Amino acid sequence: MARLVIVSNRVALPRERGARAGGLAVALREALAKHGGLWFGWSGETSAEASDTPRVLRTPQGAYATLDLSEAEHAGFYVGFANSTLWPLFHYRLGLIDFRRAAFEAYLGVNRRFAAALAPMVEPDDLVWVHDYHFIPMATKLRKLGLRNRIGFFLHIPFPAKEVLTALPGHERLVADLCAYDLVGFQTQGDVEAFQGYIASEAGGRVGDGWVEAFGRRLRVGAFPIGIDAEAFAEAAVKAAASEETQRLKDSLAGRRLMIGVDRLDHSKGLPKRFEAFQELLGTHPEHRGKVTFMQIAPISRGEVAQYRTLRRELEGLAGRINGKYAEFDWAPVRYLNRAFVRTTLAGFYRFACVGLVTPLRDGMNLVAKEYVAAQDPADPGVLILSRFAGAARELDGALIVNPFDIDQLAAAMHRALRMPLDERRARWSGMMDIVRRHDITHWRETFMAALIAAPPVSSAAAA
Ligand code: ADQ
Repeated sequence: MARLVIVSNRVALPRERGARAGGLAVALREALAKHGGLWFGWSGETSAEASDTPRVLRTPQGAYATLDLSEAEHAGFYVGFANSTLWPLFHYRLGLIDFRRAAFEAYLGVNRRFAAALAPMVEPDDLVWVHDYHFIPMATKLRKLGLRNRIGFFLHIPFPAKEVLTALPGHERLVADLCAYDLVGFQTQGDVEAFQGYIASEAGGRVGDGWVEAFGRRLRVGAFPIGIDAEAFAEAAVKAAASEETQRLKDSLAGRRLMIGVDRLDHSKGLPKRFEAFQELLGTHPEHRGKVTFMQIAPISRGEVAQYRTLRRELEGLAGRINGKYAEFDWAPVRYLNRAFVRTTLAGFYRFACVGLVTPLRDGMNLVAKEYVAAQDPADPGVLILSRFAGAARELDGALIVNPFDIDQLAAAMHRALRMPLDERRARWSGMMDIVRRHDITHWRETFMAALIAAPPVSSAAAA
């Protein structure tokens, strides 16, 4: 069996065990253990003069190789191009883009430098699986170094419509880089169609069912909706329901009901609109005052990017205003926490919450939606309110699907969720749980790997 080489911005080293490691990390580690091979990426560290020789940690389940970024690379590649240009662009937030040519150059430079460090570690039959927007040019750079391996790419975030993508100077180059892979996987069929739309109308290429031809290459494309380890998460939720933290949360609410949101503090997640909708609910439906608490858990993320600091101030203002307006001496409507929790603790909180709020303005998939579903008590499940702009909405049609830009509709959905009868909650939940179980993280990994193995080898790639 071919070895697997995983490339991603952050590498989940084996010391990040159990509850701390996310489902994705666990799934990819399992793939490494099964196939043997290597996980390669950024160490998460910056140093003044970053070395070109990776630090390698060998374990019986595979090796982990990481490089530091120099401070200039961190500013240009990571903060600049990846997170201030590609991230807002791919999430349809043109107004938040901060494009600078120097940052684009740094992005290409890091891809070149990382490819050069990786290439000598790759064996001829290895399958290479590159993850996400940080490393779109990786296949081009590896091929320039002579690699003829099968190389696949999975985009965790949405692929934007061509009208949005073409706002990026150098968009052709990025799409040509995607075409250097043998398989490009997206979260949803909508993303596949957006990519094919660009290929057909901007790149002069050809598209068909599951393939595109452009820039002199033919490659496979497909939707591989990512999932969670549903069984393990459901079990963790049962256990956590009896944990000390969940008990303390329950006690602190003194019989009140809980609506929960759990997101990285990111402008794609629709947090200000969610806060405003909760304010609207309390204004238009006074019967919920004093009866329901909204808890938003939002650990700070990418604090070095200016737009994230602005968002943080906005949310602090909103939480303060709502509490100032509606709080009673024994009830605060909003609990706003800028911290992370271990996943098992979150599982208990999700199970206890009667409404899960997942209302991003745009999201590749959104795993919190799937975690909330998996954590529910089948006898008395909560209600998921889900944005139509999350990839998860394509699968979880038992949720109350909302347009997160419509604050009145969002408030109305909260009201409906809080009053939904048990029969309807059960019917909606069981359909969603079936899908979360069937399309779990193992299914995602195995379907992608199978498609990559089945992709025609480089030597037979037809020219367009
Ligand atoms: P993210 O934008 O990070 O991921 P998401 O899919 O929701 O979004 O995953 C977040 C993960 O972090 C979840 O597993 C969640 O439990 C965890 N998490 C969030 N807040 C936390 C907290 N306070 N404490 C502990 N854990 C927390 C990107 C894309 C998504 C896509 C994923 C996977 O933006 O659209 O679903 O990758 O492909």
